Amino acid sequence: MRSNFVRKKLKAGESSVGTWLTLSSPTAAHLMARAGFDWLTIELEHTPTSFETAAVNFAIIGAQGTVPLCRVPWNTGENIKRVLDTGAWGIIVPMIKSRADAEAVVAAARYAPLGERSIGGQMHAANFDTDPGTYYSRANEEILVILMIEHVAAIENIESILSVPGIDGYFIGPNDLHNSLGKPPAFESDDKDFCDALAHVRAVGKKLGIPSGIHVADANAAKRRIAEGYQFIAVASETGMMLANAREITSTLGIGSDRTVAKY
Ligand code: 3PY
Ligand code: MG
Repeated sequence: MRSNFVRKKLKAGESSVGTWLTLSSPTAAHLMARAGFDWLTIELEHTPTSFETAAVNFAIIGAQGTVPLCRVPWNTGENIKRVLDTGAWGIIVPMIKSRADAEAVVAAARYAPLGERSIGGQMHAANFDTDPGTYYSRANEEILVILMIEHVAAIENIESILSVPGIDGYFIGPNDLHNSLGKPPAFESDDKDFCDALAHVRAVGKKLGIPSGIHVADANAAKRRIAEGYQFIAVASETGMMLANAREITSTLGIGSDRTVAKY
C-alpha cells in the first residue's frame, strides 16, 4: 500500500505546500500534479465540480505521485464518505465550530474503533495501490484529516476542538475568519482581532501538538507563514495563478481592465 507522505511530514514537524484545484478539469489536474506541489486539493465547497469528476481527479493526481486531497462541500458524513471511498487521501472540512463538529468529522473519516466509517468501495484501495482488505486495516494511519478554523466560534472553542482524537491538523480559512470577525475578507491583514485569533489558535495547537495550516495568496506569504511555524500551506488556487498571470500580460500590454482577480 502506498504511503501518505504529507501526513508523515506533518507528524514529523515538517512543512508541506499545495494548492487548490477549483476548475472541474481532469486536464488541469493532470498538469498541476506535475508542478511540484506535495498535494492538490479538489475544491468542492465553492465550485461546480461533481463527485464523479473529483474521483477522476483523485486518480490522476495520485498517479503522478502527488497526494490527492479534497475540501468537502460541508461537514457531513455523506460528503466525507464519498470522497474518501472514491480515492481522496485526505479531507479538509470547512467551518468547524465546536467539539461536536470535530467529533462528527472523525466519526465519518476513521474506521472503527476510532470512528464509524462504513466499509465499501473500490477506488480508495486502487488509489493506494492495494486491495480493499489492506486498505481497511491501514486507512486510519494514512488518511489525512484537517479541520478548518474560520469562524469566531471555533476560536472560542479551539481547545476542545483540537483535543478530539483522530485529527491530524487544522487549517485557517483567513477569508471566512475575517468575515466572521466583521472585517472585509482577506488572506492577510494587520487587523488586531484577526492576528490575536491566529496567535491564540497557534498557542493552543502548539500545546496540544496539532500541526497548523493556513491558506495564503502567494509564494512569499507561504515562506513567511512557514517561518512562523505553519506546516500545511495552501497557496492560492490554479485559477488564481492562471488569472494573475493573464492579468499581468494584459496590463503589460495596456489592455483589459483592473478588475480584482480572485486568488482562489
Ligand atoms: C477561507 O479563507 O475562508 C478559506 O476557506 C480558504 O480556503
Ligand atoms: Mg472558507
